[in-house]
Amino acid sequence: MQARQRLPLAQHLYNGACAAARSPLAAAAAPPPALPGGSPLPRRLYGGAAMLRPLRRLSRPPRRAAATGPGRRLLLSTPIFYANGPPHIGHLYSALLADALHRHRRLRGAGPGRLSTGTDEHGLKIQQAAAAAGTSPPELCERVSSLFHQALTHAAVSFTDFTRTSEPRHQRAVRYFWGALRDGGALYKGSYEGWYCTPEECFLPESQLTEHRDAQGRPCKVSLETGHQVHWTKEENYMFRLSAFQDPLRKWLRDNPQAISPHPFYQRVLHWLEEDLPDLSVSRERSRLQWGIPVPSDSTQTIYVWVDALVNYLSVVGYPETHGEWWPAVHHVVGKDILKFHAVYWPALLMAAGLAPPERILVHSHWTVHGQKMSKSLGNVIDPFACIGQYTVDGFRYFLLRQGVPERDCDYYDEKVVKVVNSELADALGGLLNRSTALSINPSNTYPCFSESCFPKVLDYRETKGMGRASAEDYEFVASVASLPLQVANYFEGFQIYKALECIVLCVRQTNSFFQRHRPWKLNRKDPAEQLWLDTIIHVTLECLRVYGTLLQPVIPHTADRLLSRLAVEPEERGLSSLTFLARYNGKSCPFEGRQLGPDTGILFHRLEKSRQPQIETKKL
Ligand code: ME8
Repeated sequence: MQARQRLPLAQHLYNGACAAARSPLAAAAAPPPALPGGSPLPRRLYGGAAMLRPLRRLSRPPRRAAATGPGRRLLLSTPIFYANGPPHIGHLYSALLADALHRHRRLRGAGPGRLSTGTDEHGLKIQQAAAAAGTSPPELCERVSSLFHQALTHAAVSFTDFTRTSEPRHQRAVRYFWGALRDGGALYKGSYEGWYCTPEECFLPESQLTEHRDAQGRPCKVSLETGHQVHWTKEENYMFRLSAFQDPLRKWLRDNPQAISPHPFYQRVLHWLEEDLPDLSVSRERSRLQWGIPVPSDSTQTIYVWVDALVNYLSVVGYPETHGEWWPAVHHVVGKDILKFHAVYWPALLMAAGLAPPERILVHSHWTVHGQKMSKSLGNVIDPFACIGQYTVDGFRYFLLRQGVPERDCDYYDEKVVKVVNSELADALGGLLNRSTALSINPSNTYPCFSESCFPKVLDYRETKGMGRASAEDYEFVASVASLPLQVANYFEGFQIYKALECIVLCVRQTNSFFQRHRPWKLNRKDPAEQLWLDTIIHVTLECLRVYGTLLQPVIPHTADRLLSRLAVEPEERGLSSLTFLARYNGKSCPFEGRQLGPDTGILFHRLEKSRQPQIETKKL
């Protein structure tokens, strides 16, 4: 009865896509139907609306809608990483994508933002890893969590929050969330059996398994996707009525085509939602899993590690008290391996707890090594500390963000890092700064003046003959730089940071061609006409460099800072909303004209050398 009385509240609180849909839990409140016997899917053998006594509620403040408009808040998140082994470059890639988006947003002067990350510390996987390492779970988590903290800090990931699921504030939020699920009628107790995959911390249906042999040559079953062994598990669990959310989830996605990007992943989720969506086991027997949060009012059960972990996105914004200031203005950056947890289970859990699904889920593919996904068991894990040591923070950040394509897997090898970074950062960008600021060419070390007579404003750049000294090609090139900031902003918005970088590099190369084409070193300073043209060439080049430096800040913050400092661009002049380009060409004044350049601090980016050692993981736990 209690569940039914609370249904309207649960539905009312979910203020989004499913508001008009039939109440998912009303339909589900009856005992769930048994699946056909012999079904290869994990089965519920019996079930019932065995609701528990309600938790004593913490006082719930009125929900506040997240702000909208230009000053709106946004929480960006990375997954919280398992504390069973040291970080690798796949983890770093997720964090860098989120960091670049966070930094880009800050530079745009968007409203308050947070970037959350952290470590996922409970579950069988951690319990077993600690036993294997001859230590206790808390000790292992302490060590591994601090490695993740260090790696992200070292890579200049500007996170504002680092959540550890072992923290009391998080555990309290999880208990409260559990209470909301239970009170909303979303849980029942049932006997459950199926193939459990500990490394993935989930049950897998028969269709996702294949036959294999274990280390002793005995036949066993493994996950088709990851190759990890699964074990038959049968126990009494709490079940979440996921099946009741199939229609609300479909509606949410149909109404929000931007909710999951890139689009192929959106389609993948829609496809999953066409298939059977069985209820989800959301607890484990405590006798098997001690390392986790006990189910409130039932100390024989431990809350499923994925429910525990997903709630980190709420606990970080102060659930259950202050989350309304942020929720649901949340963008989750996740790898494709955990898409189902974020795009199916999480929104359904949120709806069941009376909350809206996250605004966006930004999904990326995997880094592979020789075509195989990095994994500790394969011993092909690439160490971020070693990579940063070898290629520098900015060099490695640039490489991962430039070469990583969210839509498809990308193979890592050291030669590629050296090639990309040397050609694009050291040679193209660094070379351009070096050439255009060399004392031989710019002896006054100033941001020189632009001459309208040399580069007059034209309506059609194909008709420039006899007008000034700039060619049609020059007009075309400055037009592409002028459109770059908007292009870059659109690519960031579309979660295609690699494309933003591709466009920037293209413009850098065009600028080098512009410089080369006009051979400024051949111009005679003593001739006033030549001097005007020389200054204009340098002015245009420095304007381009200023735009590139500004746009590159979210990706290579240290190098961009050096570049902008060399061009004497003040900190308050580095924002994206006020970014101008070639104001003088448009008849406006340019605040940089005539300004003394900043000190020359040497080569902008030193060429990298190929490492003698591959950057395979060396950190020992
Ligand atoms: O799944 N390439 O943690 P996890 C790119 N604790 N990214 C990769 C990658 C690769 N080869 N390998 C891992 C968990 N990642 C859960 C998450 S969130 C509530 C709980 C990145 O340590 C990618 O983001 O296995 C992937 O989704 C995540 O690390 C998995 O990290």
